Order: sequence, then C-alpha cells, then structure tokens
Amino acid sequence: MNIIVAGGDGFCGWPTALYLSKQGHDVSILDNEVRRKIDDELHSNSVTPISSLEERVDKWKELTGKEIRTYIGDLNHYDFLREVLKKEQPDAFVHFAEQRSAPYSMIDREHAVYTQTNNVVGNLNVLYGIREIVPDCHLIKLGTMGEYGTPNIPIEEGFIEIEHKGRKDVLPYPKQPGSFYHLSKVHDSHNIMFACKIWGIRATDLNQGIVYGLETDETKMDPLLTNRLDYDDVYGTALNRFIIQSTIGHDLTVYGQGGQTRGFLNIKDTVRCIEIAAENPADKGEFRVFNQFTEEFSVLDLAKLVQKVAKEEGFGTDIAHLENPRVELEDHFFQAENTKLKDLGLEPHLLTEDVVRDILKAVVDHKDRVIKENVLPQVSWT
Ligand code: NAD
Ligand code: USQ
Repeated sequence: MNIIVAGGDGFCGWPTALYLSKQGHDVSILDNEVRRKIDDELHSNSVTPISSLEERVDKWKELTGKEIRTYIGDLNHYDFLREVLKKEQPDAFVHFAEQRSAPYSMIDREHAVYTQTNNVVGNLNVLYGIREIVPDCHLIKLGTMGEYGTPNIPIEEGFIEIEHKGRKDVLPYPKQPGSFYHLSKVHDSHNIMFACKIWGIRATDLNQGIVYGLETDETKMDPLLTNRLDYDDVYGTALNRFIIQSTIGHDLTVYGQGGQTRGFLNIKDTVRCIEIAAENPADKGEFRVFNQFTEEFSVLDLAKLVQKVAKEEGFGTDIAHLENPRVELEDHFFQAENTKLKDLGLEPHLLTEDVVRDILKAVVDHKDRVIKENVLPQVSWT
C-alpha cells in the first residue's frame, strides 16, 4: 500500500514509518518539524539525541534499500497538502500530525488557540483533501482515550447503546475531556464522523492511551534511527517520565494521590496497531473507533513499579506526591473496552519489570542530557 505518515518525525510517527516501510509498504512522511521548534521554545530536548529527518531516512535507505520520501510542510497549508496527495495517491493516510501535549495547550490563551487551530483545521484539511483528491483513501486518525474522560461507567469503543424513555439507539459515547488539547481530539472526531456520513469517507479513529517505551526493532538498528523521548513537564508522559527521573535521582513526580488511572501501551504495539488498521480498512462511509491501549494502571502503581526496578538497578528513588497542577479526579472508576484491535490480531507487549528495566537501560547513557529545571510541573490548569 502507499501510506502517508503525517507527523512521521515524531515520537509515534517515526517508528511507525519505519515499521510500515519494513513490512513492504511504500511510505512517505509529511511533517512540518514543529515539534523540534517547540523544543527550542520550551528550552527543552529529547533525552535521546535525535538526528535530522534527512539523516534518518538516508540511514534507513542505506541499511534496508527502502526509500521513505519526505514532505516538509504544514497540514494547515491546504495547497501543500493537495500537492502531496496528488503526487502520492495514498491508499491510507496515517494522521499523527497534531500538537499532542495537554500541558502545552493549557499554558495560556495563545497555546490553547494554537493547539486547537493546528489540530482541528489541519484535520479538516485532511478530510477535504481526501474528499477532493483521493476519495477512496482510508484515514487512520490518532485520537486519544482522554476524549472519554473518567466517567463512572465502563467506557465502550466509540459508541454506546442507550435506552431513553422507552426508545433505544446506538450513540457516540459521551466525551468529557480534561484539557484544551484533549478537546481538540473530540472536535476532530466529530468532524471525521460527519465527513464520513456526508461524503462517504472511510475512517478509523484510534483512541490511543499513553504510550511508553522508545525503541522498536527498527529504531534500534542504528543510533541515527533513535526515537525521541520526552521527559519534561510539558511533553514527558507518565512512566517514561518516571523512568528518566529515577536515573537522575529525582523523586518520582506523582500528582496528588496518584489514583489517576489510564490506558497504556508499548510503542511497539502502537506501530502494530497502525498496521492492523491499514490492512483492515474501514468501509466506505464508515466511521470506526478502536480503543488503542493494552493495559490500565494508576499513576501511583507505575511509580511503585519504577521505584522497585530502579532500586534493583542501583538507583534509589522516592515517590513524591506533588500538588496536582491539573483539574482531574485522583480517585475514580476506570474500566475501558479494548477488544477490537485484539480481535484483528494485536498481541500486546505487556508491561513487566523487565520492560521497565530495558527502557531504563536505554536512557541511562543519556541521563546527562536531562535539563533538571524542566522536570517539575510548571503549567497549572487554573
Ligand atoms: P509528537 O509531537 O512527538 O509528534 C507529532 C509530529 O507531528 C511532530 O513531528 C510534529 O512536528 C508534527 N506536526 C504537528 N503539527 C503538524 C502540522 N500542522 N503539520 C505537519 N506536521 C505537524 O507526538 P506523538 O507523541 O508522536 O503523538 C502523535 C499522535 O498520537 C498525536 O496526534 C497524539 O495526539 C497521539 N497520541 C499520542 C500519545 C502519546 O502518548 N505520545 C498517546 C495518545 C495519542
Ligand atoms: N501525571 C503525574 N505525574 C507526572 C505526569 C503525569 O501524576 O509527572 C499524571 C497526570 O496528572 C495524568 C496522568 O498522569 O493524570 C497522565 O498524564 P500524562 O502527561 O502521562 O498524559 P496526558 O496528559 O493524558 O497525555 C498523554 C499524551 C497525549 C495523549 C494522552 C493519552 O501526551 O498526547 O493523548 O497521553 S490519554 O491520557 O489516554 O488521553
């Protein structure tokens, strides 16, 4: 298949582009490299040193003989997007290319507006581009489990059957997102569902949980292929952040009680989920939702797991309960369905102590790159 990976220079997109290329797909990357510029804005960095996109794809070609074409540009520039779609005529468009940090979206008005404009308008352009240039192309869109929030009932995969005043219907599952970023994903989902209905577009919305890890078999092939790994308070996510904190002797930064429970998955499963979605496309006009995570953990349980493994590796670390900078429940019910991807063949890489140990060993050589001022939370929701 011809597959465009938009956001293919990012944490999830880069290993996905390599994996799809290795599987024999004809892959191109579209990215405006804004994530690298945001590192400069935040005076931050990836804990792993990352090479330029050009160096990355050149090395991949040298090692495998496979070409990944690159298009540097912004989804918000519709003329650019049209040209890429015309040239590539993709069978699938994998859309990772959004501003994905909840804290970044909560910094101030400008960052909230940027996040929602970048994400919602970019996605709308993708929908129009598919309609205009490649109406049969399958949109594989990264959504987030956080679209659902933490309701006091089990979370279904996109839709729920409701009986009301003696009548029944299957309706979109209620959304209660917890940041302007997570809200942008809800707006995207609505726009995609509507476009599928009116134009007959085929789309899969992947409500992904929090991704941990950094390496896949492909990114490990050469240091120039190394994936980025965020640890700062704005882009670093739970688990990856805790592991990196443990290597520099920092207390593990649990916000509040740490009862916040979320869906998680290994980056190795992210790349496989995209392959599964691509190889089993949605029907014409179908808006499909898969919950893309493999296990549920509370933040405190993850901190305890990291503390144990880190201690065994010679890194003693404490767990701190910091005042929570976010507005969210710290003690709540959480139980979400995740059967659809498994039914299509996903075999999860589950989180074990050895998996934590492997991630720790992969980052420990780079721990001197951590900018310590960027570890504690600085963005408040209120
Ligand atoms: P990332 O920030 O590392 O990568 C996103 C990439 O998209 C970057 O390379 C950036 O330069 C590019 N980009 C952003 N806006 C663009 C635009 N307008 N035009 C072109 N390129 C643009 O993020 P990630 O962690 O790889 O996440 C990828 C996607 O997966 C996001 O949509 C995110 O919401 C979703 N997701 C991520 C996680 C996670 O834990 N990382 C979990 C659930 C969902
Ligand atoms: N948390 C801590 N300590 C930390 C960091 C986070 O206790 O040092 C807590 C947060 O308060 C929150 C939970 O851990 O309750 C998750 O926070 P996170 O920063 O790991 O993840 P989140 O902000 O939800 O966002 C990340 C990605 C986003 C993706 C989302 C999936 O950045 O792109 O959409 O995970 S989900 O959470 O399922 O919506």
